[in-house]
Amino acid sequence: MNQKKYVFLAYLFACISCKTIAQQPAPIQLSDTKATAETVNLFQNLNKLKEKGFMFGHQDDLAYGVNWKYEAGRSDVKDVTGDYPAIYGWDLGGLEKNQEKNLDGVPFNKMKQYIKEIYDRGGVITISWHQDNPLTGKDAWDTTPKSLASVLPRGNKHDKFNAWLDKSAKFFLSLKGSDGKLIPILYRPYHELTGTWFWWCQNNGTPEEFKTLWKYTVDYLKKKGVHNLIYVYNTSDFKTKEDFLKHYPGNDYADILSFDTYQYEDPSKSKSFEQNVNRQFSIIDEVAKENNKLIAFAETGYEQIPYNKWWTETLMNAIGKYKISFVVAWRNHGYNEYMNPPKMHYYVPYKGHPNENDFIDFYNLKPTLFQSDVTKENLYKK
Ligand code: BMA
Repeated sequence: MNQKKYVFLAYLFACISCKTIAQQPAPIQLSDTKATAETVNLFQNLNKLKEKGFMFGHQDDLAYGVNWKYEAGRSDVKDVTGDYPAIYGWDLGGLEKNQEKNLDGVPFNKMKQYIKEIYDRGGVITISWHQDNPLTGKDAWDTTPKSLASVLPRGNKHDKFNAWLDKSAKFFLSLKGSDGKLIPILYRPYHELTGTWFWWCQNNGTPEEFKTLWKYTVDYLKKKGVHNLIYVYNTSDFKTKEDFLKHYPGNDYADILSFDTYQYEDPSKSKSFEQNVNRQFSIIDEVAKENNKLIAFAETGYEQIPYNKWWTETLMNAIGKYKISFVVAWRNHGYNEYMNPPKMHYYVPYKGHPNENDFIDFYNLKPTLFQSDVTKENLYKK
């Protein structure tokens, strides 16, 4: 081979290997070193999946929609697109009181059944917990001072709180697929912690107290033998990297970094949602890269979606170039008489909604992943 040819071939080889390396996601490791095989597989597969796109999710998707409740197999997302979401959100609020139904009326036995169905078909499950205020017995939105401190070791509600954690451990350990394996859950406790509206929020305790609460919870669940959780650290809107990390419990206690932001202004008049979300992604993406974590948009939506390009334009621009794992739109309650003032409360178009076509276009975009896409990925297998 003459020298010119050799140099050319060496160059070609370098280019190919560079490209291969560039396409390989950085290695990641779950914080729970004893996580079940399916949980580890899911996390590793999510790390690869983000190169293809992001999973679309919906809260309470299988339980009810705008005009229906508890109809087997039904989903507003499926009514409109023909496919289920890839990720499904559920909430444990009410479990602490041994309620049969959660705070939004979803019976826990049905929730378990849905979770099994989802796992069996290769979908992904995320869980939050709007748990009551343990100090006052009022709801999660009661921010009586010192509530957070009351549940920590030596706090006067510590024992009561441990009993609540026991209930969550029991719930997680009761989730099994048809294959008999424990179902991995993306668990998002103490969500929107940088807000001011829940008893665990930043205005109701010091960053150290919050970190203690988080670490205590994780260690406690592990002690109870719970190893099917991927921990999702979740803030509401935040300003800077320092703000985002102020309550961060550390790399050994979190796997996915996320925030919640909703659209309130008319997107035809203001781009502030897009810009704000994109700016926050730039920050958590940097933190995730530095710490080998994944990123996600854990809750969002534009109530009633009164804009015909919200999905394909506003949300897609908001996510921009960032390789996120998932986005979850909030629940489709329908008419909510308990809200003040009462109103239609839903975040995903239902069949016949004036802006359903934009959601179908969003479904058809390459990076948006729904159930049929993730089923093919076998996310729980190595
Ligand atoms: C809020 C509303 C409430 C609901 C709560 C917890 O955003 O949807 O109606 O009770 O979330 O799911």
